Amino acid sequence: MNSKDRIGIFLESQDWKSHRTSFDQLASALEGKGHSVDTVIERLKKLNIAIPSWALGRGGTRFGRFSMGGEPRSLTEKLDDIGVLHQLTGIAGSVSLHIPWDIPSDYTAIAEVAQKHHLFFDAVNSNTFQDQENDQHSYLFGSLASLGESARQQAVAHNKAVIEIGKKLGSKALTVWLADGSNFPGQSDFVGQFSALENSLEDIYGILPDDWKMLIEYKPYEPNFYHTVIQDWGSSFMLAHQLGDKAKTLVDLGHHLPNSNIEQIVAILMHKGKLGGFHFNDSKYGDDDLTVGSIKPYTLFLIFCELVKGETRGAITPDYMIDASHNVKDPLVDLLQSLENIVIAYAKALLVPFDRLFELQKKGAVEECQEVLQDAFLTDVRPLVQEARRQNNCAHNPVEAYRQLNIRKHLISIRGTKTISTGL
Ligand code: PSV
Ligand code: MN
Repeated sequence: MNSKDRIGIFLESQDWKSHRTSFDQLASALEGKGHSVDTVIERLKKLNIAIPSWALGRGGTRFGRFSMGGEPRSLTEKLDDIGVLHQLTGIAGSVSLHIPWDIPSDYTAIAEVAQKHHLFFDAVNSNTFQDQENDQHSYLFGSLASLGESARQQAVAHNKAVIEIGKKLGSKALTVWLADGSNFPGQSDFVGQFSALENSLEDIYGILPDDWKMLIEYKPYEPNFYHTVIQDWGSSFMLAHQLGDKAKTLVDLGHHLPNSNIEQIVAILMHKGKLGGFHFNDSKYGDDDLTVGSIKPYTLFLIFCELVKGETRGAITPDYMIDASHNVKDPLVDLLQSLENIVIAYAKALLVPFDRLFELQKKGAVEECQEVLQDAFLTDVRPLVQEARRQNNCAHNPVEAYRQLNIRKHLISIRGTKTISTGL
């Protein structure tokens, strides 16, 4: 029997009795405070977080990679793994392909696999941060922002090819993340590289379909340590603003210098209609790519407060993706934990009475303002999240279900312990 059917039988046999009791208790307390529990649950049911195609295996650092048995050996198997996550949680309904790592060899077959798992193809990512086997020109000194015209043209052509691949799969966004920059003062020219990038993006934007978005990701450092061409949200916003409506900024939680006020960045970008994408992870020091919500859950909650407020004010919802690496954990468990922390932060943000908060802000009631936020943050929302999963025919507790079903053992039995490199 395949994993999908095994999981299906398990899900149908779940006993939701004890859940009912805790859900009813929480629901009546929340209704008493004026919340519409049904509305909250409907919004939780609709949440969608893309999974990047490289995230199903163990990542690694420059010091090494420790692979894990049962890792996917092909794009089909990667989709199968995302299918497991989606079947258990109901909120991992899409895949974000990184190209050229994951180019489908047979588009019809891959579309069928995606359909079987109820997955769609999210933003396609154009990787130009490393040289590719058949490339003529090196990206050693940059790609879309290279001062070398031939490398720059090659990167432009690659991005256009990525759009064509995405079109065949039904994707609606191109994510551009650039490693371009320099390692030493004097190595390159800030303006020269930025202008080269402007030309490249204009060229690519020119062929972007009308119903697509171009998501421009920023990062202050790494792999370059002196300067990065798109270093911050301001640079990204400038580029997106110049290009036009289809171009938006992508915020990655790990791409900020310590203590940056990310929730403020989110709020202002949404206000300006320019927040197009969001990459979730967590960090202690830099771009650590740790499990979402494992270090700074309050920040995650505050970010969701701005996302919820932005949505209420009519801003478009950004495309969400998990961008975390799993160096020592079972990648599927790590992703389930990230998904859980995301949906919990979202549920808490949905419980903030923003109208009341605005009234208190206008009165200068500082203490109460903080209490309103903390009251929502301290609410144990797990019964709400579980109720959303019950209504979506998913798992009461996805991590527990994964363990009870022995999914890793099953994957090892069919795929073996030999793994392929994820390219990270
Ligand atoms: C770069 O650090 C990044 O955040 C980009 O989104 C890449 O696509 C991803 O991580 C994987 O390298
Ligand atoms: Mn990212």
